[in-house]
Amino acid sequence: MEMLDEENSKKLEGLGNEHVLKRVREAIELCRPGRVTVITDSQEDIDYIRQLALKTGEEKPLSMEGHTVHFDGYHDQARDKGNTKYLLPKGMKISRYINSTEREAGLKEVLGFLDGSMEGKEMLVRFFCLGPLNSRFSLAALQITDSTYVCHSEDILYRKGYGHFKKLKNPRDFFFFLHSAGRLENGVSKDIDKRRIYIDLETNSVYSVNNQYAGNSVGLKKLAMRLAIKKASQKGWMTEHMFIMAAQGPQGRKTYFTGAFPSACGKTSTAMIPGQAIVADDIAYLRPWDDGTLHAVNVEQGIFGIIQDVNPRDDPLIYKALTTPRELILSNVLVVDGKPYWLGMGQELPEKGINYSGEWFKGKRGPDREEIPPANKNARYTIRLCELDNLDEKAEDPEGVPVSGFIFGGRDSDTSPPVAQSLSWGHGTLMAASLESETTAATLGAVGERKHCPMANLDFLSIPLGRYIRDYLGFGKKIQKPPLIFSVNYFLKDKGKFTNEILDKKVWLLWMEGRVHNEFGALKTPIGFIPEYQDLKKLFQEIFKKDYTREEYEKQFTIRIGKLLEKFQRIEKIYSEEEGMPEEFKRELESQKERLEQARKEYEEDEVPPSGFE
Ligand code: SPV
Ligand code: MN
Repeated sequence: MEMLDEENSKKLEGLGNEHVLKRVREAIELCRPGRVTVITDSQEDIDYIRQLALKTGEEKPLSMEGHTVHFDGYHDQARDKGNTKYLLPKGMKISRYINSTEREAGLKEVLGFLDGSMEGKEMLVRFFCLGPLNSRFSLAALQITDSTYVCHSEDILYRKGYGHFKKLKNPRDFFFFLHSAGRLENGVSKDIDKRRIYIDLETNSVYSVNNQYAGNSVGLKKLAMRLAIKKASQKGWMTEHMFIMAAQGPQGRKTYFTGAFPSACGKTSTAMIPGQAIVADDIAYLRPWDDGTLHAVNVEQGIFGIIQDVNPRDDPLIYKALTTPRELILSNVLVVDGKPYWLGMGQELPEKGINYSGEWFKGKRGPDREEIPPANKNARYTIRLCELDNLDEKAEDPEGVPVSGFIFGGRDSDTSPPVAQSLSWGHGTLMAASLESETTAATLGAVGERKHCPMANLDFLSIPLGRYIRDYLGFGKKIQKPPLIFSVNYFLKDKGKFTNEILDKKVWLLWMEGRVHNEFGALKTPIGFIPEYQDLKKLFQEIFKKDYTREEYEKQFTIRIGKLLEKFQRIEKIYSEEEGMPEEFKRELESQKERLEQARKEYEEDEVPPSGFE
């Protein structure tokens, strides 16, 4: 192993873990890098990565101190669902939604693409801890990559774990990620047709090659999440695509919520609502706790967030963080004279500059003949949470925070009201399992198509949907004080226009906070409890000094029975074709449809205003 010099060998051997050594050695033999660097938790090693990302050109400095920009290739701007697959024994399938390929052949294919992939490049070996350090939640993760951008991003997004690896109780118990950007051309992955992200559940390993977009390359994000979903299901806890936040009630009261939204549907901006505190913005581990509640921790310590529409009016906290000096990476934005620009930033964009297509000018068309926007719709920022003024004091607490409410939201223009509370845990599970959303630029493919997104987690499931839902139902019984379950919809339209302002989500949040403490009444409708007019009127007045009219309320909270029945017919069809669905779930779905049909009979209308339920 001559690429591994004495200093780096020592760092590896210092862990006293033969399984780690074996995996690193195998990776070196396979990828044949020019040199290998092992990164510990020392400041010196971390600084080295930061410098290396600039030296290799994967990141370029921007004018603002600490800010850099990275570009992914033209065809590598989002998660590649088609080429992300589980490696399974012959003849086995997880679920019809879950992409998989035969293990032996898949391994051969991906290892073939990794063979020699690091020739002339530097292999970086890094250790992380998923979840807070020294916690029941902590999971160890080993990342090997030849991308300095991946390595630097992970330094911002995850907790350093070299020290954690030294203390592993079971030396085999770590997730393993091997990534190579493959051959580069102008700094970006060239062989996009050979992009593969293959997940081996048998060995808790993921192999990713010929890509750079973080959703495909950064092992610790959605790839680790897939491994953790299976682990959680086996061990009786949960891995969810959820933010965690503290809503601020009256007299300094703090109420913790988690929220699951499909990508690009308002998840980060909910977690960042002004006046509240953030714990996590994307991924949570949750465990039934000894005090009878459910506790949650942030798997990460940073945000890989969508930058589009971050502007001083709609996202003041993030906007401020992104426009002041600190360590951060912007990706796939437009750059002119060292200044970044993005869509919806609240100012005119220049007509030329550098973007993910290289030299860009207004009207430029891509290889696909599509007009190239100044910045990608899925352009992102990577930042540490501790840089934010609104980070909750318990963000690093090894015990996590007790969760009082789950919030599920999607991009739904015509069916669900802005906020509703489920009738029970079982009904809430149905609510979450029936989430539908219009597709966005966060994944490759068409946008604006209505898709079924149970728990906003379908893209990442590594267990059958039926088992996942069975687990969910089980938590409602296992936890003494289960969280209340709510749904929100920020995207409801009336005659083509949004019925709400972007910041109205603060009202819905504080209504949910009040509901947790039995402070607001509610109207019982077939799809759950909805707010009463006078409570919202008061909240809009207090929060925005806004006169919320009854007309607005009626428009937003009319129960669209016809649309809802159509929705639940779609949902019923989907689940009738899914194997292993629990009986309890089928009953919830049946009762939901019956309540809607009953209401249609009673009111003889397709739409019933909230006053109908008083
Ligand atoms: C998402 O798409 O849900 C993200 C970004 O949070 S990615 O890293 O692509 O998963
Ligand atoms: Mn996400």
